[in-house]
Amino acid sequence: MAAPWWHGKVAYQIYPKSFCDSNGDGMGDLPGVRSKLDYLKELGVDLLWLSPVYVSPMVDQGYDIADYRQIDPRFGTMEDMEALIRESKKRGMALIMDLVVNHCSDQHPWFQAALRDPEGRYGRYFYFKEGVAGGPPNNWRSAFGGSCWEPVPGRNNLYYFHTFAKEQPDLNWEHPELRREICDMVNWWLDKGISGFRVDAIINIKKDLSWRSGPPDSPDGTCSVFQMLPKTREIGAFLGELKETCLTPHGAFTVGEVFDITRDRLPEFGGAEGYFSTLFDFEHCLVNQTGVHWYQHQPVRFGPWREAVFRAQEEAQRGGVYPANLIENHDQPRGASYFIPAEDYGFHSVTALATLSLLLRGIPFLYQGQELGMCNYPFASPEEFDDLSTREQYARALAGGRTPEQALAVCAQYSRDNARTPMQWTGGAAAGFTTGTPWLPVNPNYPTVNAEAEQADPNSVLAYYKKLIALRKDPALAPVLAEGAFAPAYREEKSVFAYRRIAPEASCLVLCNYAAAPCELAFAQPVGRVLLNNYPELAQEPGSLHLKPYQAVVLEQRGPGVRT
Ligand code: TEU
Repeated sequence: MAAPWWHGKVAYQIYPKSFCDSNGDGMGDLPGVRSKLDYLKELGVDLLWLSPVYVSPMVDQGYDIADYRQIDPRFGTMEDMEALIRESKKRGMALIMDLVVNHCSDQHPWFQAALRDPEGRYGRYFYFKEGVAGGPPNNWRSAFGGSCWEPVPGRNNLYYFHTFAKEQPDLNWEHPELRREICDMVNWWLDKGISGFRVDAIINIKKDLSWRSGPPDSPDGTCSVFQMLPKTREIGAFLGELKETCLTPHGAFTVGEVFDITRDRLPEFGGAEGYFSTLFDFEHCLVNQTGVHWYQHQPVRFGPWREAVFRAQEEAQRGGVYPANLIENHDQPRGASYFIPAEDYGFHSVTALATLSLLLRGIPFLYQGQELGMCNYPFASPEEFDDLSTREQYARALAGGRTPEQALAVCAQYSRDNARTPMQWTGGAAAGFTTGTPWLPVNPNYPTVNAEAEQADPNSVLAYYKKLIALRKDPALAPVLAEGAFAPAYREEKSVFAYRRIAPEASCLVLCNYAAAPCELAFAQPVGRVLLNNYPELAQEPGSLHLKPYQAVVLEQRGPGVRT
């Protein structure tokens, strides 16, 4: 069977509010995105994921939707959206939108009608429940802190349910009429010519309808709302319906944001017959999570991180899933800060990280600015945080006994705002992102880390990304780099991140010395063709390779079954 069209592609996430501002209001917009399509084409990306641009009060930056069929005026008009679809297509790029249907905004007309009459038609689109013993119906804690239950104004002892912020009431997928509305809306967008969706928080659409309290995991007696997920296996009926009535008839490409499924369910969600074309692999983004709150987390350690990547790759391969790989997105700190110790940040470490991430088995998803080496913002005060979850985590850290300085340090490390500072286009005012005042401050490293300077420098991170992407997409290497099997290599080495991509006729060894110290590596075979190297040379002697700090190389070996 021929491989799906998207296996040989490279995807790129655009966070519109922070990408490019065309009208000087300090916020990015659709005409801004359109003006950068040639930049993206030149970079080599084929598939664009646009974070939400629908009408929204922006409590959660557009992930709280008040009208699924209109563009928020901050981002432009429907004509701007149609032009973007057209112009992307013209350049051979597919465009996917964000499908946020676990919840909507509390300003959505459905919810406003439901609040007026919780027992009426629109009341059934949401979850309303009576409180218990003068409090909420259970002890579930929402993803952004506080109870999952919010009292209904003007009603005694009646609550509505929200997995995320209280301004994001959950939609009731048990109700057929709601599901029909969602399907109609999905078809409406696909008919407009978009190529598919990134599907937000989709694992959360099925609830544990017993609504029973769970064992507390926090000193305040609450338990994470996500503890119910293992009890919600019947989600397949909803997702199967969505697939059959909308996605398959349109040949849509979908990438699911699916946290917390057990590995045995990978094929069901992302296999050849799965609900989605592919699934994001987040395993390695979670390796720092040693507690339930940010202040309990630990910095990433190399060994567990590498193991998490290897394990996820092997499990996806076994399950017939072609995963979507990333090092960062709009919910994560910058990969260059998360996976690289601050003192090691630089061209070699950033390009080593890029190499080992983009050549994994699966479709790479870059996040805007990653290709420039953008890193975390140096937050100096809690007032600088905009993100609601960061502000909540700051409060939790204080409540957990951390000093204000410690709480700030923790939040600066993990804040989602790190990824949301404006894209750095030039060394000019506001990094060329806007002619006005940017809605979030620009990272002070913009005079050197910016697209214009890097385009002019053949040794920049951006120049390296272009080479790497071209290699990943080289049709001659597709049997190896797109379709080849994955196998870990040099697992016993303490600071080497290496793996092989193996096809019947050839294989590639992706080899990174992921450390600030050089390393000598036993290497019995001829080195083969060096396809990529983030240093000018590769030092070798008979039987060994000498790798420089954060040196990354890609070696091609021809002939069946090549191994070291
Ligand atoms: O994220 C869903 C989600 O589960 C994340 O908040 C996750 O818990 C976190 O990233 C772990 O690090 C999606 C969107 O990506 C996010 O921006 C929204 O805030 C959220 O849904 C609610 O819509």
